[in-house]
Amino acid sequence: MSLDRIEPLSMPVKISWASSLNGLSANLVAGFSFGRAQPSGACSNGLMHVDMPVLGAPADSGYEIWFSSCQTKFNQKGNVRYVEEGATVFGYVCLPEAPNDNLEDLTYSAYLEVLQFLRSSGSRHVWRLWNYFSGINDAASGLERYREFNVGRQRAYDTAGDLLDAGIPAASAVGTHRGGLSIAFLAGAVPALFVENPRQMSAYQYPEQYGPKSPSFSRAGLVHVGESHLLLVSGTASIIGHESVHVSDPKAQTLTALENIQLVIAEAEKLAERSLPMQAMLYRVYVRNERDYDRVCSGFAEFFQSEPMPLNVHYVLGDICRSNLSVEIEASGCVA
Ligand code: 3EB
Repeated sequence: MSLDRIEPLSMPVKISWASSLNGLSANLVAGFSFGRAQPSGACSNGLMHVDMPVLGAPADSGYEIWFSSCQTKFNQKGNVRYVEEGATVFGYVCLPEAPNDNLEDLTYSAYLEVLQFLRSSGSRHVWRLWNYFSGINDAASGLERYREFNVGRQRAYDTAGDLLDAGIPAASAVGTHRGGLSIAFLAGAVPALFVENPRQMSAYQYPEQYGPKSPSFSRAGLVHVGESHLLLVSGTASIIGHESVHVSDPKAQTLTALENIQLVIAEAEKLAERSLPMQAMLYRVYVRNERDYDRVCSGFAEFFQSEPMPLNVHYVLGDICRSNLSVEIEASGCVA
């Protein structure tokens, strides 16, 4: 292929789950490794490690791998490790948190570094972010740590109007049991279209009972390149309006979260003017308590009415950012 034939992004991107890293190719667009132990070399090959055990798997580890048909390059600038491919960039920042650190300030500086990195790259439009830190529901300093995080993220976004003029990126924010602050991002030269859920209040409009600054994220981002659509559905929970529902029923929470994803996808389909089948997505499910794993799985089986599941689903142990919720689901897929 000659250089002038290279598309701004090489879509479609294939998103899949793997239990081992054998045969990892040079075409990695984005990647996450999950498990208690960080695999050797993971940080230097474009995979962000997330300190969350995998549930329902023989080993407690696993990999979410995003591939394209083009070669990619891994690089590092300051604290940002990144993989570039055409005009797409996936990157991550993993910062240790010392006992005297303040999570709001740590979040603010991590976001500033990411935004500054994007400003100087050709891929300045942020599509989606993933946020992980420990003790997400702890409130030792008075304010719950998730709420501190929201204040820091909002302070950084207030400085970055030029990068967010297409809208607020899609996101997930989930708690680990240990480790520092890890933030991954996916950005590109073209802006995403952002989608809300008609049954949920936009998170950036949540009332003050959820913290001094609202969570800044859109329900989904939709990227259109050539014939392909990349859909990036944010972490989605059992929330209707702005209220948590089915708080003590993990199976019902799973069903409500999947209905929410279905509604967000229906909005994205209107924008894309095509079908974006739920079956074409990969689902990453965060489960707060290991004992709820079976009930969450049965929520999936009931929603998709099938056995065995025709779906790409994986489950990890993570704390949901509202203490009354037990499950959060994100979905990603590229439809050619
Ligand atoms: C919610 O709908 C559930 O703060 O970035 C989901 C996805 C949630 C992203 C974030 C929070 C975030 O409010 C929690």
